[in-house]
Amino acid sequence: MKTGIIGLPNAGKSTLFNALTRAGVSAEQYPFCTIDPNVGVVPVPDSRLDILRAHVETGAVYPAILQLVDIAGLVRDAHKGEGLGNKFLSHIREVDALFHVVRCFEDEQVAHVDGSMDPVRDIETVETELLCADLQLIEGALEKARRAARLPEQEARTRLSLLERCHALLADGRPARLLAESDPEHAHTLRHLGLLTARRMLYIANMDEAPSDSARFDAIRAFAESNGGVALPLCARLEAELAELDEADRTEMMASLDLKEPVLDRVIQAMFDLLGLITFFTTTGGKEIRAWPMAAGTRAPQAAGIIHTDFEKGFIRAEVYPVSALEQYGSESAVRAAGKLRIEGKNYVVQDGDVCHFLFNP
Ligand SMILES: Nc1nc2c(ncn2[C@@H]2O[C@H](COP(=O)(O)OP(=O)(O)OP(=O)(O)O)[C@@H](O)[C@H]2O)c(=O)[nH]1
Ligand SMILES: [Mg+2]
Repeated sequence: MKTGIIGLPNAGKSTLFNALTRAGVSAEQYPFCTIDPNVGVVPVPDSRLDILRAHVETGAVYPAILQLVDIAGLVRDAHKGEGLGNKFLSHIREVDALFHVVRCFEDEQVAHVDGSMDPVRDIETVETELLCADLQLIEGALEKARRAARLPEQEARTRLSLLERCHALLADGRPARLLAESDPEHAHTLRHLGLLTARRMLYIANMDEAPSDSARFDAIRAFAESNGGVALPLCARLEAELAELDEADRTEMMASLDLKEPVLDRVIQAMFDLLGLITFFTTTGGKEIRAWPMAAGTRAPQAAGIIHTDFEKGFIRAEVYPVSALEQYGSESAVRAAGKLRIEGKNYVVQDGDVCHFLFNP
C-alpha cells in the first residue's frame, strides 16, 4: 500500500510524516527505515498479530506495510510547472490514496501562503491543481480514444464514452473519484490513466493542540463528505513530539492529553475505512505469520492470488478459522481438533480476521 501526503506549504506534511514514520521505528522486530528523506515505510499496527504470535509457533511476523511519500508543498499553478510542478504531480500518480493535510492551527511563527487561515479555500487551491493536471491528462487520452473509436471495436467506444464523461466531470470542478466510485471497472481504467483526483482522499485537519472549537474541522468534514472523502482531526506537532518519547513517557503523556490511540493507528484505521480494506492472515509451518490487507468482498481464489498468482490459478480450497478461535482454543491444532477449521471453496468471501491456508495445484 502506498500513499502520498499532499497539501499547501507549511500545512504540516513533513511533521505528520515524521510522526507516522518514527512511530513505526519503535516496533523493534521490524526492519523499518526511511528509504529516502521523503519516502518512509511503516508497519500497519494490528493487535491480532500479537494474538497469532502468542499462539502459533513462528520464526518471524510480517505486518502489512504502508509506504508514505512526503511531497513538497503544492503551490498555485503547479500544473503549469510552478514550484516543483509536474515533478510533484508525477510523484503521486502511483499511490493508492492521498492524505491531504489541511492547516487548521494558529501560529504566527509559521507563515501561510495566502496570509490567512481558511481550510476550505486551502483545500480548493490544492484540488484545483489536481483537477487541472487531470484535465491535461484526460485531454491527451481523449484524443487517442477518439482515434481508436473509429475502429469497429465496442471496447474502444466504451472507453471513449467513459473518458468523455470524466472530462465533463473534471471540467465542472468535480473529482474523477465520483465516477470511479460508481463502477469498479471505471475505477480501474481511471486509476490506470494516473488521474490524481481518482484517488481516495483522506483529509487530515492539522489542529491546534487544544482547539477552541470544531468549526474548522466541521467545514473540512462537510467538504470531504460531499467529495467522496473522509476527514480526520489530529495535531501533527504534538504527535511528532510524542513519537520522540520513550514508551513509558508517551503512555503517560497520551493519558494526560486524553489521547486513546496512537496517531498511526488512527490514520491507518481511517485509511482502511476509506479504501474498504480488511486483513486476512497466513501462518506457514513454524516459519512466518503474515498480514495481508485487501479489498473487502474478495473471494478466496483472488485472496490467494494476492500471495502468489499460482495460488489463484491452481486454487482448490481454503482452510479457514478466525483469529478469535486461537484465543478460545489455544493453538491451531486445538482449533482443528475442535472442528473449528472450516473448508471453504472458490465462492467463499474472505472475512476480516480470517486465518487462511490455501490448497492449490502447483
Ligand atoms: N503550532 C503548530 N505548528 C505546526 C504544526 N504542525 C506543523 N507545524 C509547524 O509548521 C511548520 C511547517 O511544518 P512542516 O511539517 O515542515 O510543513 P510542510 O507541510 O511539510 O511544508 P512544506 O514541505 O514546505 O510544504 C513547522 O515549523 C512546524 O513545526 C501544528 O500542529 N501546530
Ligand atoms: Mg515538507
